[in-house]
Formats: sequence, structure tokens, C-alpha cells
Amino acid sequence: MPYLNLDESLKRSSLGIDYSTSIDDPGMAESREIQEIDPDRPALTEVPGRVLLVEPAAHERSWLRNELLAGRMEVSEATDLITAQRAVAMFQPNLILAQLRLPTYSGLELVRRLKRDSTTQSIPVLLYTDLATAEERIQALELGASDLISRPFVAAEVLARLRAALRIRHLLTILEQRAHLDSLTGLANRGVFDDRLPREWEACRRRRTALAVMIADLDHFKAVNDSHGHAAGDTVLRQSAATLARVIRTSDFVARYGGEEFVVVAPDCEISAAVRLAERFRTAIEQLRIDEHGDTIPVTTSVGVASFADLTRTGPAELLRRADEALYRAKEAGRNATWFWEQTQSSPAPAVPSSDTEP
Ligand code: GH3
Ligand code: MG
Ligand code: MG
Repeated sequence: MPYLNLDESLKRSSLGIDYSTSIDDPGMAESREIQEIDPDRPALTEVPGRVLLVEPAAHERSWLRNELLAGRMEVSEATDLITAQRAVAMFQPNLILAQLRLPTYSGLELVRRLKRDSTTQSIPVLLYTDLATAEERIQALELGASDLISRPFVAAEVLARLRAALRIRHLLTILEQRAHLDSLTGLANRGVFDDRLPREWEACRRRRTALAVMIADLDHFKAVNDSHGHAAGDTVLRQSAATLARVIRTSDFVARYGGEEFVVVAPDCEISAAVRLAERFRTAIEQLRIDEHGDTIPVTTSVGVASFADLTRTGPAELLRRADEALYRAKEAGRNATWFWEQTQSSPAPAVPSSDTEP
């Protein structure tokens, strides 16, 4: 049965998408990963628990481990803050159950460190101890611990609290991911693009490589809705998005920019490669065959691309403005065309139509 891979989600930080690592590891296409999340499956109680148990006393650890295993949790163990941090990296738990009173550094310090790190901050941490003071309880919650349980407790209560924390984390992950997702096409939405473009700009500026932006706008799309209905229009949008996701490189980022507009951010991409990408998309759209009640809906797109090689002189807004201006010129010149605007050009120019289909 497919289920939410919480480990994968948590690796992507509390926001579900870890932009800092995705820039260095641009093979990540979060829009496609996001679609794998199915909020209705499994029943929330079935989300698998991978618990890191942090307890210095061997007999306590052994008792809790057996109870967790009996509660069908996967368990890894640590005895103090240092071994716990190591285990977090190795085992990648989706829950941590830790004794408040650890040798050298306390459980509070463990919480502080985990919450400071974007790769671990979304892991729920439940602390427990014999007699927590009110001050400790307050501090634990303020640092971001999910709970501070006082002993004596029965194992069933600990398991119930762990499952509750897991359920909340699961729901938060879904909400975080949905907030980044265009629900019609499954692509990243405009908000993600707005965050992503300046980050890719910075990454390419540091590497001294070119950055390209492509904006595509379907031609006469209003007429598609008017002639074939809104549902058929939606199908065209979904298929266009899938086509675009297929023709880009894994290092490129794609989003739905607006109604019938899509945008691609292509790092390390000079103008000639950007134009080839645009032409691959334009020709793939031209060749789409979407049938509606026996009619084939004609679909074409106009595309504007811009690529800057020197990112020290200006900013991402200028790059976007040029891609948009190039798109405008493609529309003005009759549509179903790619126009481009390189940094050194004084105005946009039309691309020679290409039949290159290799990504
Ligand atoms: P142009 O070639 O100049 O781009 O013409 P156009 O008709 O594509 O552009 P216009 O901006 O006039 O119309 C865009 C249309 O896209 C109007 C709007 O109803 C439609 N649209 C926007 N979002 C959606 C959507 O989610 N689903 C559907 N079916 N239509 C949408
Ligand atoms: Mg438009
Ligand atoms: Mg349009």
C-alpha cells in the first residue's frame, strides 16, 4: 500500500522543500515529488513511526524499546546528546523520544540543536522525566518540543502521545506541500517560483554561470475555453504542464506562473541552450493531440526566453522582465514562436524554429 514517506518529507525541512540544498542539488523536482503524497492514505494511524530513543539508563532504555517495538514502531537508540545527534543523521527518525536528564547536555539542549537545523527542525521531539519543574516544562515547549511527559507513565500513554505527534507532523507536511503546489497541474506555484528565482540567481552568480528564464503563454487559450468548455481547457493546461515537465532538464525548475502561463528557471543555461529548451516545449505543444468529443483541440504556445551570463551587474527582476518582453514580442509577431533576449542584445529577437527534441 502506498504511504507517505515521512522520512523523505522531513529531509526536505519543515517547509517540505529545502531550497538551500536543492540549489546545490538541483536534480530535485519538488513539484513532481509533491504529487506522490496522498493525504487519504494510509489512515493516519498507519503512518510508520521511526523512533529514536534517547535514554542513558540501560534498563529504562530496554523497557521503552520493547514497548515501542510492541507498538509496531521502528526503534534506534542513543544514550546522550552526541550519540543522539549522530543517530539522527544515520537513522533519520520521524520521531524522537528523549529523556530530559541526559549526561553533560540536557534533553533541552538536544531540542535546541535539532530545532536550529533546517534538516531536523520538523522532527517532533517528546521529552520525559521523573519530575519536571514548571520552568522546564515551559522551556521545553518554547524550544519546540512536542511534549514533556512526567513519570510514572504507562507505555500505552507514551505510544498514544507519539502517535499524536506523528499525526500532527503528517498533516503539517501535507499542508506545507499543498501550499507550494498548483492543484490543477501539480507544478510548483507562483509563490515557490518567487522564492526560487533569486536563490538560483545567487547560486549561479557564485558559480559564475549563466541563468536563464523562460515564460510560456498558451495562444488564444480563451478561445479553447469558449469553444470546448472550461473542463477541456483544464485538460489542456494539465497536459501542457506535463509536457513542460518532460522536456526540461532535471536541474531546471518549472512552475505555473499564472492562468495559462508557465515559467522555467534554468541554471547554468546559456541563451542557445535556453532557446533550444523553449523550442522543444513549443514544438511539443504544437504536436499535442487532445481530443474532445471527436475534435482535436488546437494548442500552440508563445515563448519568451532570456539568459544572463554576467549576474553581477543586475538582478533577477531584470532577467524576468526581459523574458516577459520577449514573450510579448512573440505574441505580437503572430504567436506559436520563441523570442529571446540575451544580456548583450539591445532588443528581443526571434528564434529560428528548431526540430531538436533531445533534452
Ligand atoms: P493570447 O494568445 O494573447 O495569450 O490569448 P489568450 O486567450 O490565451 O489570453 P487571455 O489572457 O485573453 O485569456 C487567458 C484565458 O485563460 C482566460 C482564462 O479564462 C483562462 N484561464 C486561466 N486560468 C484557467 C484555468 O485554470 N482553467 C481554464 N480552463 N482556463 C483558465
Ligand atoms: Mg496569459
Ligand atoms: Mg494566452
